[in-house]
Amino acid sequence: MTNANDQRPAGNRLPPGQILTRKWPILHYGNVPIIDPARWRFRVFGAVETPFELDWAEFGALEHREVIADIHCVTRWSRLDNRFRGVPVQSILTRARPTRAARFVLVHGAPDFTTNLPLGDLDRPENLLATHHDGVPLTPEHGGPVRLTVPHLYFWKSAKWVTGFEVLEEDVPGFWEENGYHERGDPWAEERHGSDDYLRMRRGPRR
Ligand SMILES: Nc1nc2c(c(=O)[nH]1)N[C@H]1C(S)=C(S)[C@@H](COP(=O)(O)O)O[C@H]1N2
Ligand SMILES: [Mo]
Repeated sequence: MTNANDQRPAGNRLPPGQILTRKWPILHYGNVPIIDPARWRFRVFGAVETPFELDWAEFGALEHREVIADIHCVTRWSRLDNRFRGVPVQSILTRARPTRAARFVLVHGAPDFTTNLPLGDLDRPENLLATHHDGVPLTPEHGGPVRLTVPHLYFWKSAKWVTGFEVLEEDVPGFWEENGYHERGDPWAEERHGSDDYLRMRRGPRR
């Protein structure tokens, strides 16, 4: 089991401007999709040497791991010591083999969600395609059957009902990023809102 908190500055687990909560709030845009595992697919495509798609049985057969991590939401709540279980993102990326020009990833989630992040922020050992939280399967409200967890960034990057990674050479803003959130979202640097350059990019052509 990996404890992602080992890398934290000693004695301070709470990023600036955050408040601790023991409950786990539910936050997303739109309705909760109910996903039938028989129809569930996860797709890796774009700037990769080996694009592929997994169905539920193939995903379940991959090695799963547990990671203890803190959650920091941009709406200012933090929840410490969450025990997530799932498939390490790195095993997915290793199989897909991003091209040498690959630098960003647009993460896709149901029903119509996207979030962008640098490839280096996705390609970290503590990131999971998570199926369980504190020993219990993720509820639909929290993104079940499978959500992304990227605990070192604000939690809007952790797409619920995740359906795929689109690996990219150029950055493309996702849903919340289009709506004013930061392109990276480091809670320790309070990267809540997009920079001016990023605001300009968001106004550029959409895809
Ligand atoms: N598919 C999808 N994933 C999403 C969102 C969303 O609107 N749709 N919202 C994000 C936001 S803003 C947050 S804070 C977290 C909240 O996760 P939780 O409800 O499990 O706490 O999910 C993220 N993942
Ligand atoms: Mo959020």
